[in-house]
Amino acid sequence: MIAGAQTDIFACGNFSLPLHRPLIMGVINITPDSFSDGGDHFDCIRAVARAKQMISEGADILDLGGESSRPGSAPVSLEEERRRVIPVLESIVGLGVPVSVDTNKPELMQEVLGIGASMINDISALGNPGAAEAIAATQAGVCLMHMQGEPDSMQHAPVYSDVVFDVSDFLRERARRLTELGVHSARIVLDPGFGFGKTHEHNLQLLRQLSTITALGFPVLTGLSRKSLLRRMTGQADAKSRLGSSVAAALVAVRNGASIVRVHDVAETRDALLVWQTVVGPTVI
Ligand code: HH2
Repeated sequence: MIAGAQTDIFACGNFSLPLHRPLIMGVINITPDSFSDGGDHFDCIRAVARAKQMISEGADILDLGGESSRPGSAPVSLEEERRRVIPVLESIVGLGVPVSVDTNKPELMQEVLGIGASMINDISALGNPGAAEAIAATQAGVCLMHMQGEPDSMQHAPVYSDVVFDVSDFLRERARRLTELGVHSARIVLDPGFGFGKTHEHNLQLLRQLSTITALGFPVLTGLSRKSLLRRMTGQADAKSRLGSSVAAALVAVRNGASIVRVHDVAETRDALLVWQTVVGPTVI
């Protein structure tokens, strides 16, 4: 079991994923405008092919997104998000790997869970009316992520009194609300939301002090892959040139207690984690 998480499995839908090693969540954005893979998998055939490739590379969970949440992005309508996500979901839901849908729309949550999605990944931590109830009515897993503000303006001037305390307080409260609705704690993962209403210094503080989030007793998911905080550290302006730094960031996150890493590059992350586990072991000391 990863240190911090007080559960040794992550339960999502019909799946029960052991947490004795870090899990890899492969990201597939079915969007024209995502910050690092926008347009790469915008048609269903390419998205499905990418999903199959990620499974063969060792993805433990697939995360389908139909709306970019990069800084400055504009919201997408429910109809458009459905049109993007559902055909891909229907094609991959039987492939033996849990499928997560990255959405904050309760109507879409209900629909995808009915089709067989195993997990909802919500960057607004089930903040929209009806979202928490949509999860509670199922056996789905859920990722509650912290975000300050909204994607169109969140990076303008984020302010915290103490970013680590504020984020962990928020996540604790959202998780408490969900467990009060009857959702078992083994179905909940928490995510500090790197890059979502955070300065570079805020991101660094959260990564360095991830143990404060893991201490809440839920598995922690981190999404650092290809993000612009890596540009700040390496100077790599092109998001797809951030492979090395993304893999390094995933290792740092795991070292600091992350149970699930959300990544665009599954094969490389898997190899790095295997080396890590072979030499260092699966748990964080
Ligand atoms: N980051 C993004 C989207 N969803 N979900 C969680 N739980 N954590 C994250 O860090 C996270 C997320 C942004 O990355 P990406 O999906 O690649 O880009 P875009 O939002 O532009 O589609």
